[in-house]
Amino acid sequence: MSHPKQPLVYPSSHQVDQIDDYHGIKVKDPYQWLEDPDSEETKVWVEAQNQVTFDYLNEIPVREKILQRLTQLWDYEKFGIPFKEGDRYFYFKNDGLQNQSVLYTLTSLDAEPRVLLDPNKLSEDGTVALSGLAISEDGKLMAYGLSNSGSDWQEWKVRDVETGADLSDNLKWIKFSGASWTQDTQGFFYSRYDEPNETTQFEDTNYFQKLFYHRLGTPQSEDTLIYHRPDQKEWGFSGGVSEDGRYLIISVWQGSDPKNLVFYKDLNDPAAQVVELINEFEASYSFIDNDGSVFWFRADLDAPRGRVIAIDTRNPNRDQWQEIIPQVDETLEGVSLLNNQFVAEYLKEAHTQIKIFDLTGALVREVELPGIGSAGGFGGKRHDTETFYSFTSFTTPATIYHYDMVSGESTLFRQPQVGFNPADYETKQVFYSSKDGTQVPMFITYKKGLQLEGNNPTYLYGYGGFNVSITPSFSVGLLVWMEMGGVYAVANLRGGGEYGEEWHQAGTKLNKQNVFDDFIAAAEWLIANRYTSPAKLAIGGGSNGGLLVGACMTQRPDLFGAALPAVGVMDMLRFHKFTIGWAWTSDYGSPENPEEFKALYAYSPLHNLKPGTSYPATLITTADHDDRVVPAHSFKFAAALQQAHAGEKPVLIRIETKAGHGAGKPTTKILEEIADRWAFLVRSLDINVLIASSYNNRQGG
Ligand code: X98
Repeated sequence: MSHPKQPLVYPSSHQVDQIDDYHGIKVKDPYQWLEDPDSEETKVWVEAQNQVTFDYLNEIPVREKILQRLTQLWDYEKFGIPFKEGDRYFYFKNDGLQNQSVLYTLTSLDAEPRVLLDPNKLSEDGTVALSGLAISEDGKLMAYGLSNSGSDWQEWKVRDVETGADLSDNLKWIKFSGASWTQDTQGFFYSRYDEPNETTQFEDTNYFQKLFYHRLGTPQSEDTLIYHRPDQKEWGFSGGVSEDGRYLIISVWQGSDPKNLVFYKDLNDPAAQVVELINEFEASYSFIDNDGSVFWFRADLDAPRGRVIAIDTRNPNRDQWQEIIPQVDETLEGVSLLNNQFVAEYLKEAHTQIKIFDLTGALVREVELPGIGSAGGFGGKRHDTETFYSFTSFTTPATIYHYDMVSGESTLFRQPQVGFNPADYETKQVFYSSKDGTQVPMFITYKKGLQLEGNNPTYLYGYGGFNVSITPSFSVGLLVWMEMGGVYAVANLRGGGEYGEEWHQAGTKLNKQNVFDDFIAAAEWLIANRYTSPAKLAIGGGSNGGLLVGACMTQRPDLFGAALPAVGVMDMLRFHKFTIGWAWTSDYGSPENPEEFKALYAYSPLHNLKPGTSYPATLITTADHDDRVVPAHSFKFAAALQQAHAGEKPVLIRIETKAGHGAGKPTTKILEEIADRWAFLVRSLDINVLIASSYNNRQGG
């Protein structure tokens, strides 16, 4: 090894005698004091940990070179998918290194774009982000939500699209909500919580969401309460106005469970009550559109991979429902209605397939995509004949296409220019056997000419939960990893949505261990097939994926050289006590249920560290304003890991400031964080630093 070894001295984390009783089992929680982010002792601890971590990272010589190369490659124009309201187009664009993307508007596709909202002007350091947007149907007004320092809390305002001036409206304490305008542009529906305690707003639980209507020009205190359920603290409401303006469709959510209820209200009748169309949490129903009283849904009742059904609200009995597009082998992820046709987005072996059907469900055509990757977009109105979509893959930066619904022709609209040659890389998809024999797909991407001699630095990523599908996408960070000779592998673990609700369920509650088994089997496959070896293998994941990394490194410390758990759920006995954590019992089960407690306790990363074990080099990352997964999870895990760890490898925690779970993070912070991760891996996997130094001699790729 080329670097000098200095023994790391970790800050002390004192232990308290906290013992909790779960169904007769006594569980110690010696670092519970770290759950209070505002206490002086936590603040001192955070500062001391960051000191050790940044001292360590800043001394890695290649870190600066990695940051330079990342910055150089990141600096390209990034376009969002254009959309239309009234007779205007809107799109986001980032020049390259802007902290936040800028919203533009234009009157025709070849007209001069005008800046409508530049979030970079809202703060010096880019920590104010645009986190929600709803434009009125006439294209004249824009309701928009802002978030500070990465928090889920939003403040909504209204801007006049023509003049660019803000109106007087200002709405607070909004979370987990969009906005939906009434057709008269007089106001919009949105959901909010009661005003929280000022100091504990980033930790307190979020219950009793309420659905309101805000009328323009009036104070929030006068907003009309449309729906709430004082008897159902867990219910959340998402209100959307149908395209014909006639109905308010209310989706009722109970936590993160994909199952929902559907209520509606006739907006033409001021005296109309809310009607309960679907009143059992039995399946997932997403409203697509309606033809008068006939409502179309993407639903998974009796079809775990999804199908399209029609319900006539005049005759809503289940035996009268009609199947329009039946379930097939592929998973139906989403449906939109354009040109009077359904645009159906499917996942086939974790990559996108798009099919177009007429209103009777007859196939019109399949949209030919540029390759194996992820496509999304296809937004618009029922009678639009044009739309836009984006396509990305591991080697294709998000490219925007214009799509003609009549001719079926895709035309390139915006092609990003990134300083690398995609032909230098290749991706393959393999299927491997997990512990119980389940076949799990995995994408592997690397520089062509890779030698399979069992010693390539390899970064294995996974998520495995909440019905979330991990599909191919381009990332400059990963490109830099692969430029350094790294292999990038993504496993499509159970718990995700790749193969529909059954695949999701197979990785939840008492079956959650399947997810970890799938990830461990991915690592074993990469080793057995001579891509890498344990000493050269790093695992990473964020949020539920941070839990994945935490669980796998505690179960198989021998299998990995390094672990990067980001913003993870690490304490599976107390996750439900903070912010929206209770909502995840749909995937995790609850520690209050004896059987589920047993399963949780068996894998909870915080509770499965064994003193005297040599753990992989670990860089835990979190942020001070993460109110999705509170940083206490990472704090407690770091304290316990440093205590239990017997090896020489570093086990560090990096706590970002003025940042949250990830959404809206400014580019400068993203680049610094990736540079730290890769530098940490270069050092801990002992990657040949010369590879990274060769950037000096490159001309942009
Ligand atoms: C969430 O917790 C999603 C949070 N969330 C939302 C929105 N609505 C929600 C309703 C109920 C519960 C959670 C909700 O973001 C929402 C609605 C409209 C507009 C915008 C947002 N997720 C899980 C998560 O973050 C997994 C993916 C989404 N986790 C963190 C799970 C464990 C770790």
